[in-house]
Amino acid sequence: MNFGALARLARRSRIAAAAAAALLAGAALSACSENAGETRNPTVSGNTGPADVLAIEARDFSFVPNHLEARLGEPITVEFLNSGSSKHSISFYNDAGHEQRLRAAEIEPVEAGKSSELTFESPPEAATLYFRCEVHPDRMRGEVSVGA
Ligand SMILES: [Cu+2]
Repeated sequence: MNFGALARLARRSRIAAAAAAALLAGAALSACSENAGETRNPTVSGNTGPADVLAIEARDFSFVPNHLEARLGEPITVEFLNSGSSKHSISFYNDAGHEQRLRAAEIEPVEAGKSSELTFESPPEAATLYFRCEVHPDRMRGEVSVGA
């Protein structure tokens, strides 16, 4: 349910308004308790929660953060921001040698100051994913622990 739907519900009844307020408070709480670089949402369990969102920033010339975690069995969404002055991209691989690229897990080079988003399926079992910038493949690398 999005904010607009909550607002409409809230206008319809006082009970719904209380429920909406509780939901919003919960969302605010979980947002506040999140540490920088941590992507887990401890208030969500099971398969009904939202996708994991990994916020990854590309600088000249590193990823921040470059070690992240994601839950198993959830689609992985990457919010990618290029805060450097060069073009940067991000691609995800199954192997540390960057030879087995994950299907549809790539953002093409992004201009300085621009952002892009990507969602791909998480691996079937606990695994480490490896990512790198294809423009600076030797310098810009990172890892995502899935289901660790
Ligand atoms: Cu780069």
